[in-house]
Amino acid sequence: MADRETFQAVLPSILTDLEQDLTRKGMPEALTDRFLAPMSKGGKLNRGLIVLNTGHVLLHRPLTTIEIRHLSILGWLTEFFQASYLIWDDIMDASEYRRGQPCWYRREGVGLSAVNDGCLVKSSIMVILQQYFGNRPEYAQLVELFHEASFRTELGQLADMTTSDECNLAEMTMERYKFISENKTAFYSFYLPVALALQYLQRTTEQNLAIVRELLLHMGWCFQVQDDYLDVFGDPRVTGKVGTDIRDNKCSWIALRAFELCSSEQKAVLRLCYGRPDMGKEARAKEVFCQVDIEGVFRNFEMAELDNLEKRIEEVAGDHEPLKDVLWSVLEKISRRDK
Ligand code: GPP
Ligand code: MG
Ligand code: MG
Ligand code: MG
Repeated sequence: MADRETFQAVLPSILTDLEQDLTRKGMPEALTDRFLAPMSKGGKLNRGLIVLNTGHVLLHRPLTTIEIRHLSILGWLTEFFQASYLIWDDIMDASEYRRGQPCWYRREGVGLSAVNDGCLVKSSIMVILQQYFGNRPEYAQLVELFHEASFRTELGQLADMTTSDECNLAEMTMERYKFISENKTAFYSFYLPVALALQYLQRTTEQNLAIVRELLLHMGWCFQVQDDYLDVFGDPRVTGKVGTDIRDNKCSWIALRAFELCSSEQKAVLRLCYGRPDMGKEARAKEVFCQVDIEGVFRNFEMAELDNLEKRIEEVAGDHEPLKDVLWSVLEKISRRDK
């Protein structure tokens, strides 16, 4: 069976376990479906698959059935982590669509209860982790990784929100951008899934972790640059979401680069139109991005960064064959993505 199918086949049993736990706690049956609904909403499953794939690539033997199951569970916990933060992020960004459907907080009968739904999805991670890994030697490290990822993601979100609230485009810097993207995205999307697999398979050394952390944070930063590009130029039928970065005054890579390339007249248009709620101004800001050929600038950047990452993987992990293979397979996932 392909990794994706193996991985997907594990979700129903996790949900059943959660359901049984709720029954034991006396949860009225009518509430159970409501509890489970935000946990089964699909998506690319990239992060979850990275955990299982890292296991396959790392060991020089086939994984045992129990290893496959455990790595898949850790993958699903990574997906739950992402699902909870996306529920909150969509409220904070005033987004309308996610994964081709109205965002969770905009669904009928949900509204602000979405805040609590996000908390429940997030708390379920620890319930499941305890159930399957509570007696294992690496349990404390797994818990610590989720805590660290939470803190980093929330720090990144703080920087993201505060920068858009307090700065205009001329005041935003690439240094700030790096801090935002490494924390709000890279840590949980790239470092967390690989580090979970390394911990579970007891393949961590300080050096291993330092190598993967450096490269995966870099990959996550590139991934966020792609996300920023897709926010403005992606096809909503493919990405499943409608961009809000221009209206939200986000410290986005394409906005920062476009502003650097603008003439003073174009800068004046962006000052007037970037970060305003109306769609006409959003369209005018996008027009300026096109005038400075930001699409071409982005494509060149993407190509150069992917090259650069390939070289860095050889330099840093060249003597650590299994780690190198893990990094290569993660890199493949972000190469020229369109969603
Ligand atoms: C996504 O950035 C950021 C997160 C998922 C972290 C959210 C953190 C919280 C503490 C709520 P984004 O807004 O660019 O993503 P998207 O484009 O998918 O909305
Ligand atoms: Mg968002
Ligand atoms: Mg956001
Ligand atoms: Mg985005």
